Amino acid sequence: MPRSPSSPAFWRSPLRGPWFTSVLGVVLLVGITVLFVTGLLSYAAYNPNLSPVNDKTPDKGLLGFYLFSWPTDPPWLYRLTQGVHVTLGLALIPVLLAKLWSVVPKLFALPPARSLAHALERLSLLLLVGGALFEFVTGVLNIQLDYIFPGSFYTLHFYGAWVFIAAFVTHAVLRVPTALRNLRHVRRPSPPPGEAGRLPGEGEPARPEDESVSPDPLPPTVSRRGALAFVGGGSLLLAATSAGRSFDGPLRETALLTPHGGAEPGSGPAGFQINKTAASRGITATETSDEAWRLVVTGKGRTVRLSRTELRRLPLHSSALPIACVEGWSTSDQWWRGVRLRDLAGLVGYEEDAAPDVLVESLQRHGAFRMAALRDNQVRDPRSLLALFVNGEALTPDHGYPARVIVPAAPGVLNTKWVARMTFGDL
Ligand SMILES: Nc1nc2c(c(=O)[nH]1)N[C@H]1C(S)=C(S)[C@@H](COP(=O)(O)O)O[C@H]1N2
Ligand SMILES: [Mo]
Repeated sequence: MPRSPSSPAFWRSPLRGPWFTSVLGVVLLVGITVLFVTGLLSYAAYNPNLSPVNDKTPDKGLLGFYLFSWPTDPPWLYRLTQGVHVTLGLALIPVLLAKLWSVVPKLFALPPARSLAHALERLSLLLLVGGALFEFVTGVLNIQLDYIFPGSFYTLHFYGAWVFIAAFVTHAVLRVPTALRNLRHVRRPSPPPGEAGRLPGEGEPARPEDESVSPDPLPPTVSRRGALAFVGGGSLLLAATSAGRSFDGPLRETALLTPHGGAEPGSGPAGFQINKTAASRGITATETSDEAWRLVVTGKGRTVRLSRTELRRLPLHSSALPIACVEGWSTSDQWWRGVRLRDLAGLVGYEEDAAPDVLVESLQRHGAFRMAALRDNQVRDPRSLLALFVNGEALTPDHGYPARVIVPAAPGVLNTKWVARMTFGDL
Protein backbone atom coordinates (compact mmCIF):
# COMPACT_ATOMS: atom_id res chain seq x y z
CA MET A 1 0.00 0.00 0.00
CA PRO A 2 1.43 3.38 -0.89
CA ARG A 3 2.36 5.39 2.15
CA SER A 4 1.35 8.79 0.95
CA PRO A 5 -2.29 9.85 1.25
CA SER A 6 -1.73 12.04 -1.79
CA SER A 7 -1.60 8.89 -3.87
CA PRO A 8 -5.10 7.78 -5.00
CA ALA A 9 -4.19 4.15 -4.32
CA PHE A 10 -3.73 4.97 -0.62
CA TRP A 11 -7.52 5.17 -0.27
CA ARG A 12 -9.01 1.74 -0.73
CA SER A 13 -12.59 1.81 0.50
CA PRO A 14 -14.89 0.61 -2.28
CA LEU A 15 -17.68 2.75 -0.87
CA ARG A 16 -16.30 6.09 -1.98
CA GLY A 17 -17.65 7.37 -5.23
CA PRO A 18 -19.86 10.02 -6.80
CA TRP A 19 -23.14 8.26 -5.96
CA PHE A 20 -22.36 7.91 -2.25
CA THR A 21 -21.07 11.48 -2.04
CA SER A 22 -24.07 12.80 -3.95
CA VAL A 23 -26.69 11.19 -1.72
CA LEU A 24 -25.04 12.69 1.37
CA GLY A 25 -24.58 15.99 -0.45
CA VAL A 26 -28.26 16.31 -1.31
CA VAL A 27 -29.27 15.52 2.29
CA LEU A 28 -26.89 18.23 3.50
CA LEU A 29 -28.12 20.68 0.88
CA VAL A 30 -31.65 20.46 2.25
CA GLY A 31 -30.65 20.13 5.91
CA ILE A 32 -28.12 22.95 6.00
CA THR A 33 -30.53 25.27 4.21
CA VAL A 34 -33.06 24.65 7.00
CA LEU A 35 -30.33 25.18 9.62
CA PHE A 36 -29.33 28.48 8.03
CA VAL A 37 -32.89 29.80 7.84
CA THR A 38 -33.81 28.74 11.40
CA GLY A 39 -30.50 30.19 12.59
CA LEU A 40 -31.21 33.57 11.02
CA LEU A 41 -34.70 33.46 12.52
CA SER A 42 -33.20 32.80 15.94
CA TYR A 43 -31.03 35.89 15.55
CA ALA A 44 -34.06 37.97 14.57
CA ALA A 45 -35.95 36.62 17.58
CA TYR A 46 -33.41 38.24 19.90
CA ASN A 47 -34.50 41.74 18.83
CA PRO A 48 -30.88 42.53 18.00
CA ASN A 49 -31.75 46.02 16.82
CA LEU A 50 -32.62 46.94 20.39
CA SER A 51 -28.91 47.59 20.86
CA PRO A 52 -26.79 47.37 22.78
CA VAL A 53 -28.58 45.20 25.32
CA ASN A 54 -29.73 42.24 23.29
CA ASP A 55 -27.19 42.23 20.52
CA LYS A 56 -24.22 40.01 21.15
CA THR A 57 -22.94 40.62 17.61
CA PRO A 58 -22.04 44.27 17.24
CA ASP A 59 -21.23 45.70 13.82
CA LYS A 60 -23.51 43.27 12.05
CA GLY A 61 -23.94 45.94 9.36
CA LEU A 62 -25.38 44.59 6.13
CA LEU A 63 -25.75 41.12 7.61
CA GLY A 64 -28.68 42.42 9.61
CA PHE A 65 -30.50 43.42 6.42
CA TYR A 66 -33.31 40.95 6.90
CA LEU A 67 -34.19 41.72 10.52
CA PHE A 68 -37.83 42.23 11.40
CA SER A 69 -39.94 42.56 14.54
CA TRP A 70 -40.30 39.06 15.90
CA PRO A 71 -44.02 38.29 16.16
CA THR A 72 -45.84 37.04 19.27
CA ASP A 73 -47.88 34.52 17.28
CA PRO A 74 -48.04 31.60 17.25
CA PRO A 75 -46.87 31.42 20.89
CA TRP A 76 -44.88 28.24 20.19
CA LEU A 77 -43.00 29.84 17.28
CA TYR A 78 -39.52 29.90 18.82
CA ARG A 79 -40.10 26.50 20.37
CA LEU A 80 -40.54 25.16 16.86
CA THR A 81 -37.84 27.08 14.98
CA GLN A 82 -35.15 26.58 17.60
CA GLY A 83 -36.15 23.00 18.38
CA VAL A 84 -35.75 22.23 14.67
CA HIS A 85 -32.45 24.13 14.48
CA VAL A 86 -30.82 22.24 17.33
CA THR A 87 -32.31 18.78 16.78
CA LEU A 88 -31.65 18.86 13.04
CA GLY A 89 -28.15 20.20 13.63
CA LEU A 90 -27.37 17.25 15.89
CA ALA A 91 -28.95 14.76 13.50
CA LEU A 92 -26.85 16.03 10.59
CA ILE A 93 -23.54 15.39 12.38
CA PRO A 94 -23.21 11.77 11.10
CA VAL A 95 -24.17 12.91 7.59
CA LEU A 96 -21.55 15.66 7.66
CA LEU A 97 -18.86 13.29 8.92
CA ALA A 98 -19.75 10.67 6.29
CA LYS A 99 -19.68 13.32 3.57
CA LEU A 100 -16.26 14.53 4.65
CA TRP A 101 -15.04 10.94 4.83
CA SER A 102 -16.31 10.24 1.33
CA VAL A 103 -14.28 13.06 -0.21
CA VAL A 104 -11.20 12.97 2.01
CA PRO A 105 -8.91 11.66 -0.78
CA LYS A 106 -9.54 14.94 -2.63
CA LEU A 107 -8.18 16.84 0.34
CA PHE A 108 -4.77 15.24 -0.15
CA ALA A 109 -4.74 15.16 -3.94
CA LEU A 110 -1.67 16.59 -5.66
CA PRO A 111 -0.78 18.87 -7.32
CA PRO A 112 -2.50 21.28 -4.92
CA ALA A 113 -3.81 23.25 -7.88
CA ARG A 114 -4.03 22.31 -11.53
CA SER A 115 -5.22 25.74 -12.60
CA LEU A 116 -6.31 29.04 -11.17
CA ALA A 117 -9.92 27.86 -11.18
CA HIS A 118 -8.94 24.69 -9.39
CA ALA A 119 -6.96 26.69 -6.83
CA LEU A 120 -9.95 28.92 -6.15
CA GLU A 121 -12.21 25.92 -5.83
CA ARG A 122 -9.92 24.27 -3.29
CA LEU A 123 -9.73 27.50 -1.34
CA SER A 124 -13.53 27.66 -1.22
CA LEU A 125 -13.55 24.04 -0.05
CA LEU A 126 -11.31 25.03 2.83
CA LEU A 127 -13.87 27.64 3.89
CA LEU A 128 -16.64 25.10 3.34
CA VAL A 129 -15.14 22.32 5.45
CA GLY A 130 -13.66 24.67 8.04
CA GLY A 131 -16.91 26.62 8.26
CA ALA A 132 -19.02 23.48 8.63
CA LEU A 133 -16.81 22.08 11.40
CA PHE A 134 -16.72 25.46 13.13
CA GLU A 135 -20.52 25.88 13.09
CA PHE A 136 -21.23 22.36 14.29
CA VAL A 137 -18.60 22.49 17.03
CA THR A 138 -19.64 25.89 18.40
CA GLY A 139 -23.31 24.85 18.22
CA VAL A 140 -22.77 21.61 20.11
CA LEU A 141 -20.64 23.32 22.74
CA ASN A 142 -23.31 25.96 23.28
CA ILE A 143 -26.11 23.47 23.87
CA GLN A 144 -23.85 21.65 26.30
CA LEU A 145 -23.56 24.98 28.17
CA ASP A 146 -19.84 24.74 27.61
CA TYR A 147 -18.68 28.24 26.75
CA ILE A 148 -15.00 27.46 26.32
CA PHE A 149 -14.29 29.59 23.27
CA PRO A 150 -13.07 33.15 23.50
CA GLY A 151 -15.65 35.84 22.90
CA SER A 152 -19.34 35.32 22.61
CA PHE A 153 -20.96 32.23 21.16
CA TYR A 154 -23.46 34.43 19.32
CA THR A 155 -20.79 36.47 17.58
CA LEU A 156 -18.80 33.42 16.54
CA HIS A 157 -21.77 31.34 15.43
CA PHE A 158 -23.34 34.26 13.55
CA TYR A 159 -20.30 35.38 11.57
CA GLY A 160 -19.21 31.78 11.12
CA ALA A 161 -22.60 31.04 9.57
CA TRP A 162 -22.18 33.78 6.96
CA VAL A 163 -18.67 32.68 5.98
CA PHE A 164 -19.84 29.10 5.81
CA ILE A 165 -22.99 29.81 3.82
CA ALA A 166 -21.05 31.83 1.23
CA ALA A 167 -18.80 28.81 0.62
CA PHE A 168 -21.81 26.49 0.79
CA VAL A 169 -23.76 28.37 -1.88
CA THR A 170 -20.70 28.48 -4.15
CA HIS A 171 -20.19 24.76 -3.68
CA ALA A 172 -23.88 23.98 -4.24
CA VAL A 173 -24.04 26.02 -7.45
CA LEU A 174 -20.97 24.21 -8.79
CA ARG A 175 -21.91 20.73 -7.67
CA VAL A 176 -25.67 20.23 -7.45
CA PRO A 177 -26.10 19.58 -11.20
CA THR A 178 -23.43 16.87 -11.06
CA ALA A 179 -24.88 15.41 -7.87
CA LEU A 180 -28.33 15.13 -9.40
CA ARG A 181 -26.86 13.54 -12.53
CA ASN A 182 -24.99 11.04 -10.35
CA LEU A 183 -28.21 10.10 -8.60
CA ARG A 184 -30.25 9.76 -11.78
CA HIS A 185 -27.50 7.73 -13.40
CA VAL A 186 -28.08 4.80 -11.02
CA ARG A 187 -31.87 4.85 -11.23
CA ARG A 188 -31.82 2.93 -14.49
CA PRO A 189 -34.97 0.81 -14.82
CA SER A 190 -33.16 -2.41 -15.69
CA PRO A 191 -29.44 -2.93 -15.38
CA PRO A 192 -27.66 -4.17 -18.50
CA PRO A 193 -26.90 -7.90 -18.53
CA GLY A 194 -24.12 -8.87 -16.22
CA GLU A 195 -24.76 -5.91 -13.97
CA ALA A 196 -27.84 -7.38 -12.28
CA GLY A 197 -27.59 -7.36 -8.54
CA ARG A 198 -25.11 -4.54 -8.53
CA LEU A 199 -25.47 -1.99 -5.82
CA PRO A 200 -26.24 1.63 -6.57
CA GLY A 201 -23.27 3.39 -8.01
CA GLU A 202 -21.32 0.14 -8.02
CA GLY A 203 -18.93 -0.15 -10.94
CA GLU A 204 -19.44 3.45 -11.89
CA PRO A 205 -16.61 4.53 -14.12
CA ALA A 206 -13.78 6.03 -12.15
CA ARG A 207 -13.55 9.25 -14.04
CA PRO A 208 -10.02 10.51 -13.82
CA GLU A 209 -11.15 13.80 -12.31
CA ASP A 210 -12.95 12.03 -9.48
CA GLU A 211 -10.26 11.48 -6.90
CA SER A 212 -12.71 9.95 -4.45
CA VAL A 213 -12.99 6.64 -6.33
CA SER A 214 -10.30 4.19 -5.30
CA PRO A 215 -8.31 2.87 -8.29
CA ASP A 216 -7.50 -0.21 -6.21
CA PRO A 217 -10.52 -0.92 -4.01
CA LEU A 218 -10.65 -3.59 -1.32
CA PRO A 219 -13.49 -6.11 -1.52
CA PRO A 220 -16.64 -4.55 0.00
CA THR A 221 -17.70 -5.64 3.49
CA VAL A 222 -20.84 -3.54 3.36
CA SER A 223 -22.90 -2.20 0.48
CA ARG A 224 -23.20 1.51 -0.20
CA ARG A 225 -26.84 1.31 0.81
CA GLY A 226 -25.80 -0.44 4.01
CA ALA A 227 -23.29 2.30 4.77
CA LEU A 228 -25.94 4.95 4.16
CA ALA A 229 -28.35 3.09 6.45
CA PHE A 230 -25.65 3.13 9.13
CA VAL A 231 -25.24 6.91 8.75
CA GLY A 232 -29.01 7.41 8.76
CA GLY A 233 -29.32 5.22 11.84
CA GLY A 234 -26.78 7.41 13.60
CA SER A 235 -28.80 10.49 12.69
CA LEU A 236 -32.02 8.95 13.93
CA LEU A 237 -30.37 7.93 17.19
CA LEU A 238 -29.11 11.47 17.78
CA ALA A 239 -32.51 12.96 16.94
CA ALA A 240 -34.34 10.46 19.13
CA THR A 241 -32.08 11.09 22.12
CA SER A 242 -32.31 14.87 21.92
CA ALA A 243 -35.80 15.74 20.63
CA GLY A 244 -37.27 14.84 24.05
CA ARG A 245 -36.05 18.08 25.56
CA SER A 246 -38.77 19.92 23.68
CA PHE A 247 -41.40 18.07 25.70
CA ASP A 248 -42.36 17.59 29.32
CA GLY A 249 -43.16 14.44 31.23
CA PRO A 250 -41.80 11.01 30.38
CA LEU A 251 -40.73 12.07 26.88
CA ARG A 252 -38.19 14.44 28.39
CA GLU A 253 -36.43 11.47 29.97
CA THR A 254 -35.52 10.27 26.47
CA ALA A 255 -33.27 13.29 26.01
CA LEU A 256 -30.25 11.33 27.17
CA LEU A 257 -27.70 13.34 25.23
CA THR A 258 -28.69 16.80 26.35
CA PRO A 259 -28.07 18.40 29.70
CA HIS A 260 -31.11 18.93 31.87
CA GLY A 261 -30.15 22.39 32.99
CA GLY A 262 -29.06 23.98 36.23
CA ALA A 263 -31.33 22.04 38.56
CA GLU A 264 -33.61 19.04 38.54
CA PRO A 265 -36.99 20.74 38.48
CA GLY A 266 -38.76 17.92 40.32
CA SER A 267 -42.53 17.69 40.19
CA GLY A 268 -45.42 19.93 41.23
CA PRO A 269 -46.35 23.40 39.94
CA ALA A 270 -42.70 24.43 39.55
CA GLY A 271 -41.75 21.11 37.96
CA PHE A 272 -40.39 22.35 34.64
CA GLN A 273 -36.88 23.03 33.48
CA ILE A 274 -34.68 25.51 35.27
CA ASN A 275 -31.69 26.71 33.36
CA LYS A 276 -30.10 29.00 35.89
CA THR A 277 -30.87 28.71 39.57
CA ALA A 278 -31.21 31.71 41.89
CA ALA A 279 -28.15 30.56 43.82
CA SER A 280 -26.04 30.31 40.67
CA ARG A 281 -26.90 33.94 39.79
CA GLY A 282 -26.22 35.23 43.30
CA ILE A 283 -29.87 36.02 44.07
CA THR A 284 -30.51 35.93 47.84
CA ALA A 285 -33.70 35.53 49.87
CA THR A 286 -32.94 38.82 51.64
CA GLU A 287 -33.07 40.95 48.49
CA THR A 288 -36.23 39.23 47.21
CA SER A 289 -38.10 39.50 50.53
CA ASP A 290 -41.31 41.54 50.75
CA GLU A 291 -39.53 44.15 52.88
CA ALA A 292 -36.61 44.69 50.53
CA TRP A 293 -37.88 44.13 47.01
CA ARG A 294 -39.54 46.89 44.99
CA LEU A 295 -40.28 46.93 41.29
CA VAL A 296 -39.15 50.24 39.83
CA VAL A 297 -41.12 51.27 36.72
CA THR A 298 -39.97 54.35 34.82
CA GLY A 299 -41.00 56.10 31.63
CA LYS A 300 -42.16 59.51 30.41
CA GLY A 301 -40.09 61.05 33.20
CA ARG A 302 -42.12 59.29 35.88
CA THR A 303 -41.08 56.63 38.36
CA VAL A 304 -43.38 54.23 40.20
CA ARG A 305 -42.24 51.85 42.94
CA LEU A 306 -44.32 48.79 43.78
CA SER A 307 -43.99 46.05 46.36
CA ARG A 308 -45.10 42.54 45.46
CA THR A 309 -48.23 43.05 47.56
CA GLU A 310 -49.06 46.19 45.59
CA LEU A 311 -48.48 44.38 42.29
CA ARG A 312 -50.90 41.66 43.39
CA ARG A 313 -53.63 44.27 43.84
CA LEU A 314 -53.34 45.34 40.19
CA PRO A 315 -55.54 43.50 37.64
CA LEU A 316 -54.02 40.02 37.25
CA HIS A 317 -54.26 37.97 34.08
CA SER A 318 -53.34 34.44 33.06
CA SER A 319 -51.49 33.19 29.97
CA ALA A 320 -50.52 29.66 29.00
CA LEU A 321 -47.04 30.01 27.52
CA PRO A 322 -43.92 27.88 27.06
CA ILE A 323 -40.29 28.75 27.68
CA ALA A 324 -38.02 27.98 24.75
CA CYS A 325 -34.26 28.42 25.01
CA VAL A 326 -31.72 29.03 22.25
CA GLU A 327 -30.14 25.76 23.39
CA GLY A 328 -33.09 23.97 21.82
CA TRP A 329 -34.94 22.82 24.92
CA SER A 330 -38.40 24.04 25.71
CA THR A 331 -41.21 23.41 28.16
CA SER A 332 -44.83 22.84 27.32
CA ASP A 333 -47.28 25.61 28.20
CA GLN A 334 -47.24 26.70 31.84
CA TRP A 335 -49.99 28.76 33.44
CA TRP A 336 -48.50 32.12 34.29
CA ARG A 337 -50.40 34.74 36.27
CA GLY A 338 -49.38 38.35 36.74
CA VAL A 339 -49.64 41.92 35.56
CA ARG A 340 -49.79 42.72 31.85
CA LEU A 341 -46.69 44.51 30.57
CA ARG A 342 -48.89 47.06 28.82
CA ASP A 343 -50.66 47.79 32.13
CA LEU A 344 -47.26 48.50 33.69
CA ALA A 345 -46.57 50.89 30.81
CA GLY A 346 -49.94 52.42 31.65
CA LEU A 347 -48.75 53.13 35.21
CA VAL A 348 -46.25 55.66 33.84
CA GLY A 349 -48.76 57.18 31.45
CA TYR A 350 -48.70 55.22 28.18
CA GLU A 351 -52.01 54.52 26.48
CA GLU A 352 -52.67 50.82 26.01
CA ASP A 353 -52.10 50.85 22.25
CA ALA A 354 -49.11 53.17 22.47
CA ALA A 355 -46.97 51.13 24.86
CA PRO A 356 -43.32 51.44 23.75
CA ASP A 357 -40.29 49.15 24.01
CA VAL A 358 -39.05 48.30 27.47
CA LEU A 359 -35.70 47.57 29.05
CA VAL A 360 -36.04 44.93 31.77
CA GLU A 361 -33.30 44.65 34.38
CA SER A 362 -32.99 41.98 37.04
CA LEU A 363 -31.51 41.90 40.52
CA GLN A 364 -28.59 40.02 39.07
CA ARG A 365 -25.43 42.10 39.13
CA HIS A 366 -23.13 40.04 36.91
CA GLY A 367 -23.21 37.69 33.99
CA ALA A 368 -25.05 37.42 30.73
CA PHE A 369 -28.81 37.83 30.40
CA ARG A 370 -29.24 39.94 33.53
CA MET A 371 -31.22 42.36 31.37
CA ALA A 372 -33.15 42.23 28.10
CA ALA A 373 -35.08 44.59 25.87
CA LEU A 374 -38.56 43.86 24.52
CA ARG A 375 -40.14 45.40 21.46
CA ASP A 376 -43.37 47.40 21.54
CA ASN A 377 -45.32 44.60 19.81
CA GLN A 378 -44.26 42.26 22.61
CA VAL A 379 -45.17 44.78 25.31
CA ARG A 380 -48.59 45.43 23.78
CA ASP A 381 -49.57 41.76 23.47
CA PRO A 382 -52.19 41.10 26.20
CA ARG A 383 -50.57 37.73 26.94
CA SER A 384 -47.21 39.29 27.85
CA LEU A 385 -46.94 39.33 31.63
CA LEU A 386 -44.79 40.25 34.53
CA ALA A 387 -45.63 36.92 36.16
CA LEU A 388 -45.95 36.55 39.93
CA PHE A 389 -47.39 33.03 39.89
CA VAL A 390 -46.96 29.90 37.84
CA ASN A 391 -49.37 26.98 37.76
CA GLY A 392 -51.34 28.37 40.68
CA GLU A 393 -48.48 29.02 43.10
CA ALA A 394 -46.10 31.88 43.76
CA LEU A 395 -42.98 31.66 41.59
CA THR A 396 -40.19 29.67 43.23
CA PRO A 397 -36.83 31.40 43.67
CA ASP A 398 -35.38 29.43 40.76
CA HIS A 399 -38.24 30.44 38.46
CA GLY A 400 -37.66 34.11 39.18
CA TYR A 401 -39.44 35.09 42.43
CA PRO A 402 -40.64 37.78 43.09
CA ALA A 403 -41.47 38.47 39.40
CA ARG A 404 -40.41 37.36 35.93
CA VAL A 405 -41.25 38.37 32.40
CA ILE A 406 -43.03 35.94 30.08
CA VAL A 407 -43.69 36.83 26.43
CA PRO A 408 -45.38 34.67 23.78
CA ALA A 409 -43.14 33.22 21.02
CA ALA A 410 -40.01 34.91 22.39
CA PRO A 411 -36.72 33.12 23.07
CA GLY A 412 -36.19 32.22 26.75
CA VAL A 413 -33.45 34.79 27.11
CA LEU A 414 -36.02 37.60 26.88
CA ASN A 415 -38.01 36.16 29.80
CA THR A 416 -35.99 37.91 32.49
CA LYS A 417 -36.20 36.49 36.01
CA TRP A 418 -35.90 38.34 39.37
CA VAL A 419 -37.02 41.56 37.68
CA ALA A 420 -36.07 44.73 39.55
CA ARG A 421 -36.54 47.58 37.08
CA MET A 422 -38.51 48.26 33.91
CA THR A 423 -37.75 51.32 31.77
CA PHE A 424 -40.37 52.11 29.11
CA GLY A 425 -39.46 54.19 26.09
CA ASP A 426 -38.35 53.86 22.49
CA LEU A 427 -35.11 51.92 22.32
N1 LIG B 1 -32.07 37.36 35.40
C1 LIG B 1 -31.96 36.36 34.48
N2 LIG B 1 -33.03 35.98 33.78
C2 LIG B 1 -32.93 34.99 32.87
C3 LIG B 1 -31.71 34.33 32.64
C4 LIG B 1 -30.59 34.74 33.38
O1 LIG B 1 -29.47 34.23 33.25
N3 LIG B 1 -30.74 35.76 34.31
N4 LIG B 1 -31.63 33.34 31.68
C5 LIG B 1 -32.60 33.43 30.60
C6 LIG B 1 -32.59 32.30 29.70
S1 LIG B 1 -31.27 32.17 28.65
C7 LIG B 1 -33.62 31.40 29.63
S2 LIG B 1 -33.67 30.19 28.45
C8 LIG B 1 -34.70 31.45 30.59
C9 LIG B 1 -34.72 30.11 31.21
O2 LIG B 1 -35.64 30.05 32.18
P1 LIG B 1 -35.45 29.09 33.40
O3 LIG B 1 -34.03 29.19 33.89
O4 LIG B 1 -36.45 29.54 34.37
O5 LIG B 1 -35.71 27.72 32.89
O6 LIG B 1 -34.56 32.45 31.57
C10 LIG B 1 -34.03 33.66 31.12
N5 LIG B 1 -34.05 34.63 32.18
MO1 LIG C 1 -31.70 30.49 27.22
